[in-house]
Parts: sequence; C-alpha cells; structure tokens
Amino acid sequence: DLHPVRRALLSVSDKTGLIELGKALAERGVELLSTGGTAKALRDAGLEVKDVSEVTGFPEMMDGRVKTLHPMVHGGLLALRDNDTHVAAMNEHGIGAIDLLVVNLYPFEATVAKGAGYDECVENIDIGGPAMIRAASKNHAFVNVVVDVQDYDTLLAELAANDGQTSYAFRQKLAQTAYARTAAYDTAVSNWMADALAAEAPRRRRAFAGELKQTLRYGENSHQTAAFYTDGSGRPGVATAVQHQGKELSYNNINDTDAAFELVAEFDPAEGAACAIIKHANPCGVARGTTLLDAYKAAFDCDRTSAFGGIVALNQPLDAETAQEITGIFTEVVIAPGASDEARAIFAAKKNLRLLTTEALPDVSAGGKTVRQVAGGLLVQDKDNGFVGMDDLKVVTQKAPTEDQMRDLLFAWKVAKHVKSNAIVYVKDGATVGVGAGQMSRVDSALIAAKKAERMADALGLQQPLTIGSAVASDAFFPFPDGLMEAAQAGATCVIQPGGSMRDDEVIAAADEAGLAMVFTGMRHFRH
Ligand code: 93A
Repeated sequence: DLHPVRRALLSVSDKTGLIELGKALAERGVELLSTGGTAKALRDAGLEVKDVSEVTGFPEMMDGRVKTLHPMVHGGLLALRDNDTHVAAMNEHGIGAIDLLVVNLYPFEATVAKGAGYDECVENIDIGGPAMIRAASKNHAFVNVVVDVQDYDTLLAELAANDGQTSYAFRQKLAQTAYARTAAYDTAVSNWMADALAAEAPRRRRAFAGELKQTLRYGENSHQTAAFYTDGSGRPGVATAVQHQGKELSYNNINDTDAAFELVAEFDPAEGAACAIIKHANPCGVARGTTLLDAYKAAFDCDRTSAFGGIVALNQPLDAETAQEITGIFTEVVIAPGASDEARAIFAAKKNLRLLTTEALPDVSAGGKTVRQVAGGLLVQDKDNGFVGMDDLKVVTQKAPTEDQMRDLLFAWKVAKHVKSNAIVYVKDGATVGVGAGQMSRVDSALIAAKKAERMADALGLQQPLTIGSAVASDAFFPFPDGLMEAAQAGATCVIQPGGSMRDDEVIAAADEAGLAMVFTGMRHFRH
C-alpha cells in the first residue's frame, strides 16, 4: 500500500513553512503545481513550479473565485489509479495524477473574528480549496492531503522513512483530519450566517464542530481522554488566552478558568477592581476592591480553605502587589486581561503556577450559544447574558433596601448567576461571605453557605460570622418561606430573588415579619 509522491498541488493562504516544504519536495524530485500567490512565493524562492492555469488551460478568473475548479485538477485528484476506465479517461484527456494536495483555506474564521463586513466575509468563503480537500480525501487510497502547516513535518518524515512513498494508514489519517477541517470550516460559515440573520438567528439550524486546539493529558479523570477545541469565534476567553508559564493546563483547569473569567468579567473594570476564585467550577470567593490586592484579599477571606489550589481571575491587569499576595498560597491558574512585567517576574519563580492573559475581558453582554451533550443529542441554548440593573428591581417588602444594601444585592445577584443551582450567595461590603452551591434543596444551599461563613469567622478570629447584616441572593425564587427564613437566621437583612412563586405572598409576608428588605428581579439565573 505504499505509493510514491510524484506530483503535488500546493495552494495555501497561510504561506508559513511553504518554502521549506516546497524545497524538500523538489529535492525529492516531486513536480510542483500551484495557484497564483502560492506559485509566486515558491518561484521567488527559486523553485520550479507550474501554474495551475497552465494545467487547466484557463486563467484564474472572477477575482480568483475560479482557479482550481476544473477536471484537469479534480480528475487528477479523484482518479483511481488501479481502475482501467479511470486510467483510460486520464489518458484520453491528458489528466496527470496529483499524489499530494497541500491546501490551507481562505482565513474565513479570522476574517469574521476581526469584525470584517458581510461582503468581505463572503469573499473569504473558500470554495475551490474545500472541493479539492474533499476530493483528495475521498481518494486517500492514493492521494495525500495536508491541511495544516503543523503536518508538513509529519509528511516529510513519512516520505523520508519510505523512500518518497507514503503508507495507506498515513493517508487515511490525513484524510480524516482533512474532513474535520472542512466540517469545522462550513460550520463556521453556517453559524456566521445564522448570526447575520439576527432576528431569525434563534430559529436557524446550527451545525456543531470546532478546531482542535490541543490534546489534553486526560479529561475530568485520568481514565478519560480529552482535547480542547476552539469555536472559531476568536472571542476573548480561556480558549484564546496566552499562557506565559507553568505546565500544561488540564481539562479541569480549563473548565474552572473559564468559569472564573466569565464571572469576573461581570464587573466593569472602569467601576473598580474585582477578583473571583473558583473551585470545582463554583466561586469560593468573589470581591470588589479599590485595588486588585484588596479585591483578592477579600475574595480569599470568603473561604480560605477552598481557595487553596484554586483558580484566580481578575478584571484588571495583574500588578506586582497582587501577584506577590497570590504566591502566598498554592494557586493553579491566574487569568487576567494583561499582567505587568513586574508581576510576571514574581510569578516566574513559581514554576507550577500558570499565568494566562488576554487582550480584553470576555464580553458578558455578547450573545452566542452554549452546548451540552445529553445521551444521543446536544442541548443548545443562548448564552445566559441576562442583565438586571437597579431600574429592573421591584421592592416588594415594607422596607426598601438602603443604597449600600442595593449595591451588595446587585453584586450578590451577579455572583449567583455563576453559581451552580440551587445557588444562595451572601454578600457584605462588596465581597461574598458565604456561597451555597449545587444543592438539590434551596434550604440546604442557604444553610451550607451560612455554616461556611461561621467557620471562616472562627478561622479569622471574628466575633460573629459576616453573614450578620449581609445581603443574600437566590438564583431562583423561594418556593416556600423556609429558605428565606434560613437566610434571615444567618443574619441577612436584605434579599434579591426573581420572584414569581405561587407562594410569593407568603414569602413576602415572612420577609416583612422578619424585617427584611426584599427586591424581585423578574429574571432567573439557573446554572447546572
Ligand atoms: O476562490 S476559490 O474558492 N476558488 C478556487 O478555485 C480555489 N482554488 C484554491 N479559492 C481557491 N483556492 C484557495 O486559494 C486555496 O484554498 C488557498 O487558500 C488559496 C491560495 O491562493 P494563492 O495561491 O493565490 O495564494
């Protein structure tokens, strides 16, 4: 099943590594065919190359829309070399076999990511490239197809190992990779078009695919294999962050880092510093501060035990003081929209600590889809970009919250949105003081959060838990007064919750009796 590579067609948008590859192939005596820009680049490097237009007998036309879409190309890619009628057709029409196709496509995803207009995006939909990739992949019994610059070396190694030939197994793997690429490409095009149909977008049919970013050592557990894919959107976030140091991120690290960064991005850096610390995808401390250092310390003080080995996200570039403080305990990952040189130097001494930076914070108001797998299917929904501001709140109790209470309520509400349901979040002076997450009963979430606050008060040597005089948020309505009463018991004096329960009247009456101020948001933030 070894087949020699005698003739190659190279047509690449990304010219990285092209010359080296062209040279290595030429040295092996491989004949090179190429499209306009690729041919020019090879020729400029002193290589002999034949233009595809010479092969097809047609010039590249219509602004390059038609370059390779021709039987002289597709016949050369698709003909079965061991089929008499195919070979006869090749002879009759003078079609030369193409044994190797090297293509990377018009940069459609990058064009969308940079915010290009509709027409420019349309022009960047590659047609000839995917057509050739699919043809060559189908004919992997004979043809090699390379769609990724990273595979140039793999190809050259295979040729070197087999005296200018490649094996069937090798070509089959190339073809499989190539189909993953065209699938991801068409997915990006289709989803971009769905978004362009703004009003109708929610009802458009969506395709799902991503581009492999990296294979991971393992998944949530060591017996599970795993990989990390990008979605082509280029959005600021963990998938596009730059890692400056430390070992490779794990599956759980990536998941937690995402949760941390999405949460901290709720807090506009122009309104002050904020820090979120995440453990097992839930926040164990979130705080605002006049400085990042203050915010980090306050977030840490919510639950020092859980913060150990946590993931820290900041809404402003990491500074030296905060970096120094963070190195005080074992932390897995820090992510921020930038880091000062000084801060980076401090982290450099901590070999296991990973520092990730992005150009910008995630855009919490942006739309988009979230996808979750269920047995035999995918569950797709809009990203939860719901926002509740002061004007959306309805005071339902005799007491109205004071301005300070209002600030803490809205803070607690933003945090609750990022806590697994049932979520109960106690906040005091711009910092979480108790987080109850992921319980099947809302009462238990309220209890657990209060219990943790008590434990922290002991650890910090405080007279009383910080839940005394706190604001409390509930991600969904209290179906009965019991959960609310648990919060009042813990010392909460004001409450934010969606409202909308059949028993709202009972819950409001209980709040009034306990002297609480309560506001309804009219919006729920389940997160599972
Ligand atoms: O506009 S196209 O879809 N029409 C084609 O026939 C065609 N053939 C190859 N684009 C086409 N290509 C693409 O041109 C390749 O996929 C590659 O991305 C690019 C290389 O062009 P050049 O060699 O001129 O830089």
